[in-house]
Amino acid sequence: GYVKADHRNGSEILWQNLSRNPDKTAVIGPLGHMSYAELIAEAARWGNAFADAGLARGERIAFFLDDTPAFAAAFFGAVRAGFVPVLLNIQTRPDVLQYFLQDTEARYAVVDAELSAIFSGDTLKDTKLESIVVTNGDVTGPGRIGAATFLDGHGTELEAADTGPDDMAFWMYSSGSTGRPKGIVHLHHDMAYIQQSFGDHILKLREDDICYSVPKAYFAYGFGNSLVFPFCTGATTLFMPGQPRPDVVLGAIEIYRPTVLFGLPTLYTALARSAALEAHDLSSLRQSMSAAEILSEDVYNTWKELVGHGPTEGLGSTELLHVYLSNALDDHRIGAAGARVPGYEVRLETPDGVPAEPGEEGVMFVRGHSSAPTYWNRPDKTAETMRGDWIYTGDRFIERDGFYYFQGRADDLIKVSGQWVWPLEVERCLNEHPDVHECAVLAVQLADKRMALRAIVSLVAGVAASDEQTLKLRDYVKTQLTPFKSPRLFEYVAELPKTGTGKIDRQALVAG
Ligand code: 3SK
Repeated sequence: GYVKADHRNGSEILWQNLSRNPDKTAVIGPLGHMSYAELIAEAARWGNAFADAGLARGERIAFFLDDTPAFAAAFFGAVRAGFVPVLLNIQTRPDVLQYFLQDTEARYAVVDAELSAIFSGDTLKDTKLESIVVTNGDVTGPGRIGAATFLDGHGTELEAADTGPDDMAFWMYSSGSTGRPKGIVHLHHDMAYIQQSFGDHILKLREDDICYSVPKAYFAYGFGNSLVFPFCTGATTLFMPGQPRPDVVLGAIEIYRPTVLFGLPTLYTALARSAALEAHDLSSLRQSMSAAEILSEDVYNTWKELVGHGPTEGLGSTELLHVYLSNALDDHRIGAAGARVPGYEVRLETPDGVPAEPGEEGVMFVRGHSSAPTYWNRPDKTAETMRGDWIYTGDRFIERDGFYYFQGRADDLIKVSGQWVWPLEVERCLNEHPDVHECAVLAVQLADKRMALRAIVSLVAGVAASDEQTLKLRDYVKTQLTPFKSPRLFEYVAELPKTGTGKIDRQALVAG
């Protein structure tokens, strides 16, 4: 087996740089540059401030932050002091944020000024939230305290709390399907372990690397890319807050000259098609990573022509914290999620619960020492996914020559733009629109291999199909759910096909 990292406090991956290379630049970006010594001093102030505020060991702190140096400092300070940051998606809807605050029982939140309006009114009802520490901007509103005031007078040194490798260190939430999102609990040794596995064997960063993860650090993928691998290596990380539009990403590459780029297939597709592409210098890049979904051969080749290397594809999960299947820069199979990353064991099981034969499709189970032991307060969901020390991924694969080829989900969930969507949830949402008589929402694979949602809609009498109608329904899903859940394709039919029992005949829709 593989050896567990023995970090008794996860903040060691940052603090080790204090003796190793204090003057090296740790973070860069539009909000400023910091050396390792500066970042560690700032992190210590955050840890001391939380401790002096009277938080108890293991208490959760809600993080609602874009990618900025404050994210890194507050995160590692809290972890070092024995508190538990909960990294929340900053696109969360108010009702879901309320649920997160209730589930975590957080009394403190750290929030970017620009994102802080949502922390008010009904969202805070029936939660334990007492203080909102506002970073990166001005403080307005009740219950808020500016980060400068919160940190004022707190020391720039901090001994690690007496935590152990198996103690809870931080959480993230699953993007969820129909049910409530699940709090995924990670431990103090997990960060060092993803370095020992994916970091050391696939990514192989160098000290002079500058990492740019377009996926944000509140996603597990971005978290590893921006906070774990660079700090474990003593490299530099670029924090770019704001919407990662293609022109912004291309501009950032030209200005900050990252050497390693991390994205999803949607990013590489958008960059490859961007009109701004020609005008930008991408020559700093020596490696590009892609994860979460399969990249089309076209985009792989276009990127390779542009920068001299194709994106290295991998696949991971928030439960495992990072990538457990990956191609490598010098060993890549187009269309494969990758081979097993050293440090993880994988196995495929048929629906009968027996090991898949070579070449036979099966659902993947993974194990390795970065896996979350539990979902917070969800014994039912924990039992479904955490099977002993194996994680049930729900992804179906076929293995050829040690490489795994994705065949779809064991259940209905599909991944759109790197995030999970349950088509039935979208279907239910559309069905609530007054113009919709009935509908079905299905997953489709686009020509470039990405997955998307296709809605087949029958409208109520008197409402005509039109482009305006499509826009209206698309906007409705965006506001009721979240933008990435809005179907890309709409088709209108007079009536949906039915099975003998009167159910919508999905097989017929898929076939037709
Ligand atoms: O492949 C993914 O979706 C993923 C999820 C979490 C962490 C890392 C990755 C690549």
